[in-house]
Amino acid sequence: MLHKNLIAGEWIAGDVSANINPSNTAEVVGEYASASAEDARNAIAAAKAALPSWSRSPVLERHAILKRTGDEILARKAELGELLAREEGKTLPEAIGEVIRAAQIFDFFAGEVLRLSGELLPSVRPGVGVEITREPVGVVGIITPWNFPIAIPAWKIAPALAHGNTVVLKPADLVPGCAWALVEILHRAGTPAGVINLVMGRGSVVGQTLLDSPDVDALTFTGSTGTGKRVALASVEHNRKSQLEMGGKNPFVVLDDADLGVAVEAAANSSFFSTGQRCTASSRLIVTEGIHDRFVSALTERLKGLVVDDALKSGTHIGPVVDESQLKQDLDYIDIGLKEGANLVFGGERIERDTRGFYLQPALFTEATNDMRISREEIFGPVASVIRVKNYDEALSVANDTHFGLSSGIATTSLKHAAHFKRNSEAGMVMVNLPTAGVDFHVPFGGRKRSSYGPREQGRYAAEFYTTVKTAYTSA
Ligand code: UN1
Repeated sequence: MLHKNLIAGEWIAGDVSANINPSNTAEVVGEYASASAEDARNAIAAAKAALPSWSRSPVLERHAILKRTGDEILARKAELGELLAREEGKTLPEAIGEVIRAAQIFDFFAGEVLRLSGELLPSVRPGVGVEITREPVGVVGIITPWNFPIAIPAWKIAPALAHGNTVVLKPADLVPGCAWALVEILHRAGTPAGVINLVMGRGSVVGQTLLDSPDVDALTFTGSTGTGKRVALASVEHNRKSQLEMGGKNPFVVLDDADLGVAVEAAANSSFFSTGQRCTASSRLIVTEGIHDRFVSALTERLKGLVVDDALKSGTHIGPVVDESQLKQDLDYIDIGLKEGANLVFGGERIERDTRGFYLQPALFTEATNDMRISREEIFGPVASVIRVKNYDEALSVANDTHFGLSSGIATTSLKHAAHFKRNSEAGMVMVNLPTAGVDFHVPFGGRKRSSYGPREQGRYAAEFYTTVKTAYTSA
């Protein structure tokens, strides 16, 4: 069966593209239509046509559609989790967890629809009243990455629809399966024609059409820093609101007074789980002298116990890298790290399993310095380096010495250092005794510096991007 694009409420065929399983490249997960530039233009026109009626739709209608969608995602978590693990390569438990998160996001925004509100203030002029309301921003273009095939589309689509916008979704070319399943559910849940449009396909064709269209009023993007910059520049050209979530080089600080077990678990999780393919992953482990050797040996032991294998096999802790070019990038950076003089204490080599896939033994470097390329550039794989520092002050300054600022973490039992780090870490999200990755779905998500641009995502803060504020004055 060919999975088609959804444009103006109709399923539209296109060039056929095969969705490959990174755990077993001989397996085709499914066939998906690639949209043409014309399909993308039609989708934008459909979203524009559907806007007047959807933006004024009864809140109970929007609530019901979002709620039905969340309920169905949850009911199908095992099946959708398997599809996700198959197309992206994260392990089945991680994939099911991500599906549950997508359901929770729809549930949250189904509730938000019933809590939309404004403000009523007296004017400074006697006899005049001021109403402040939020209106939909319009047609929202959504461009999503491959590493969270259902949660990221969910956390952009749900607030967009809740606030009365219409949507054109362009999911990552590598993982169309979950996006298709999500849009199919939304369609059957009663979303009117043109309100949610799906255009799978190439970034250079479909993504570019979204960037070039004067009818896309707002564009939200999660992906690489390079593409993000193009999205931002094109958005300026069209005076369009944009929101970007891009790379990270997230620090995880381990202090002498840390609970070693807590520190190792948080580091193993945030550096290597989901194959290190999270923008919130910690790739710089900044460790003070007194605990350094104990931390490195405990983390190395933990790594030895991690099973890298087929994402669907029970007992797998780390699935494959998503594709050949990402694997090459990871291996290239491991090479760069070695040439820069870092010490590879574990892993870093491509490994064979029963099926042909992109398996990489997680890599841990020690004796890294913060000026090495492996400490400055986002690798986006299961590769982390330990940077040795003298004390907390040096740890904080190394942690902040980066172009990125998405998330950061610290393992410490000192209330003083935890409080100081929360206050002084230059990141959008700070974790104490927790992994830098794995965030809640109901609170703001986003970063600083080159990691993010525009308002926060998720929770109530999502309204900032998905609405535009109106101030109305009335003289009674
Ligand atoms: C998480 O760590 O729970 O692309 C979410 C990413 C992020 C999502 C991370 N936008 O990795």
